[in-house]
Amino acid sequence: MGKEGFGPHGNEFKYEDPEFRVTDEVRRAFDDTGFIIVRGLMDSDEIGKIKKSLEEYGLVEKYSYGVPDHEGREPRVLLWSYCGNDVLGLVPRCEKVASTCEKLLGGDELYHYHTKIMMKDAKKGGSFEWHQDYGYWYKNGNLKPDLMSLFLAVDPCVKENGGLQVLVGSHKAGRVDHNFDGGQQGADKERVEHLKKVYDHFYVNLQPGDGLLFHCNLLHSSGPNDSEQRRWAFNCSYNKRNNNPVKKHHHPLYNKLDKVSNNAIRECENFCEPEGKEFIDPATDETVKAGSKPGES
Ligand SMILES: O=C(O)CCC(=O)C(=O)O
Repeated sequence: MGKEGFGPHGNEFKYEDPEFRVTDEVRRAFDDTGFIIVRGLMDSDEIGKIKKSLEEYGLVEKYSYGVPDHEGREPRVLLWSYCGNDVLGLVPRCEKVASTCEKLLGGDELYHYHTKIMMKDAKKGGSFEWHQDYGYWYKNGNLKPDLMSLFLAVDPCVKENGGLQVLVGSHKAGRVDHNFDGGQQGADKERVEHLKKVYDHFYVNLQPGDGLLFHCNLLHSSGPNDSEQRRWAFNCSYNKRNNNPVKKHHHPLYNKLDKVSNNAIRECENFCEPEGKEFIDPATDETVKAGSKPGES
């Protein structure tokens, strides 16, 4: 007997040390709903190390930028290609993330496409408009929607502080056209309104360490942060090796993902190694119109 998922859509599972097994039930839940939630994917030590890496070494101050929503409010993004050997680089490389995504997408080899830190400051962080990640990635020359992401809560990510919202099963609706809405690419609004009548609109509630693994055609968004609580999340994305983009752009073409064991983050004392990572200059990214740099807003 495989494990049954819990939660309102039967697609939530608990991480069981030392690994997460992608059973037929897990795979079916992902295929049906377009995402799964793994509670406790990272433990408090691992999340503590991710937080320390982001809070104490100046990456956010140096490289992040705002991405205005339709009202001009800004969530902030820190975005890089190539993993590196530090704590932040080991997250997309570790088996429980990389191999889980590989199995969810059917077993073909994946490579790391990019990692983003998604930040909403208390009281002022903006929204992310309804979109599919493939809405952007299609424009980057990825011929097939064979990509996916992990959204890992670093802080609590709940409705009050602008947590994630999804249309459950909407990955089956195919690619929707995306156009600029503020500084972000949003899915065609009329189409989204129709799709909201077909697919359940679900507010995801994640605690630090919980991960949502989702298909690149899943429609998702998140509201503004009017609360007193900061909302940071770690978001890494993968592409299939055999879906190598046909055009050179600001994210990498195929490069081998060097996987590490599930203990690697716990054992790692390298908190920040900017060398080797390529931090994206938003001026090279045609799919966003960046807003302010830290200290400017
Ligand atoms: O951070 C968020 O709320 C949204 C993240 C997102 O939409 C994305 O990474 O594609």
